[in-house]
Amino acid sequence: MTRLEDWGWDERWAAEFSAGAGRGLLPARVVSEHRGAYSLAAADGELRARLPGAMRHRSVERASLPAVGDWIGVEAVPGERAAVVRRVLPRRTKLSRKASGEAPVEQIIAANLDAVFVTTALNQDFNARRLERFLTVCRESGAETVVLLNKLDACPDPAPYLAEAAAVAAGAVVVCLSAKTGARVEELAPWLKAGRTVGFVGSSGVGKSTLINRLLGTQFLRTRETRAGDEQGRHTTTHRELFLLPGGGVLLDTPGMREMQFWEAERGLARSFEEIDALASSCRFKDCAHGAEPDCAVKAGLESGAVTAARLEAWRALAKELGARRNVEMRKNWNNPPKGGA
Ligand SMILES: Nc1nc2c(ncn2[C@@H]2O[C@H](COP(=O)(O)OP(=O)(O)OP(=O)(O)O)[C@@H](O)[C@H]2O)c(=O)[nH]1
Ligand SMILES: [Mg+2]
Ligand SMILES: [Zn+2]
Repeated sequence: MTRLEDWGWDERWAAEFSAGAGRGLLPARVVSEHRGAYSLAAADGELRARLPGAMRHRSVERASLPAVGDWIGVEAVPGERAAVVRRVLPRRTKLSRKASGEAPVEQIIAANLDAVFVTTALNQDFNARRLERFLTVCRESGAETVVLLNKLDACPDPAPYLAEAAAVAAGAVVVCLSAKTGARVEELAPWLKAGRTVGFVGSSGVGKSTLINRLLGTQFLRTRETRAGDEQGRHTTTHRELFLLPGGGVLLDTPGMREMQFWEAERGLARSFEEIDALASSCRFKDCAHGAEPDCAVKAGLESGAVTAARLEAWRALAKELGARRNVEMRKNWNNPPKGGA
């Protein structure tokens, strides 16, 4: 029998839970979600849960609904291993992206992660620009961000990949390992601790589920051969789910993500481009885009070598994208002013 503490419950959660309204509610954590049906970890084992009608209403913001990793308060259905969701506890961290499609909708990938392993492979999957983008989004979540370079066993020379990863990691730890052979997997130990939750994100086929299987010590999760030739995965994992590590700790498996569009990313962008951020305060203009502006400290950094052209170009593209997203959001609020406002 597992305990709530195994899933990360602690005194802070308990205080938060008892401070909120709702007598007779049970605390539980969202382990997985499938089309509005939730699987939960509760004090006496697994529970199934559903949303009450009011929460399923179209006008309810998607981000306010329970996401995988959330701690929630539920009302048990007497005589069944089932419950109804009544409240979502405030999230400590929140990994979000913009849902695909035109509309500005926040999609929560996971809540309450302590760390995120941004996973890529030491082969043609590796892409410094995509890694930068993933790191930016993961840093915005508030969780610690770590870079995993997998498939070390199949890579004759990891040095160039390591150098490229280090250039975009901006202080994040980079770990080279092999899920297949288990080489250097022990280097993940600092993040795999009782009560701590770590999420794996990355493209399809990089070996997230293989690595989780290795850490769990089972072949529990389905993994699949990458297509010969292009090394692209086939989206073997189809939903997000939490798993308990036998030695303590909680792991989140996610389906491979092709897109990682920004929701909010201001903090993440500053952290992921810390060398640019550090110089930006010395630019003449506070909102300097480090383009055509005069007295730009970042462009001066290009001369001195403090900033590389590739990094500045990447920063400009991401900052522009973030700005465009914010404009869409502003227009939406302009057309539909929040209710109850003046
Ligand atoms: N050589 C080698 N192959 C690996 C390693 N890790 C995973 N693989 C292989 O890569 C393929 C994809 O692995 P998965 O674990 O399914 O990848 P995933 O990231 O979970 O993919 P999605 O679920 O689609 O997101 C499988 O054929 C694995 O056997 C590794 O360390 N070395
Ligand atoms: Mg998988
Ligand atoms: Zn500037």
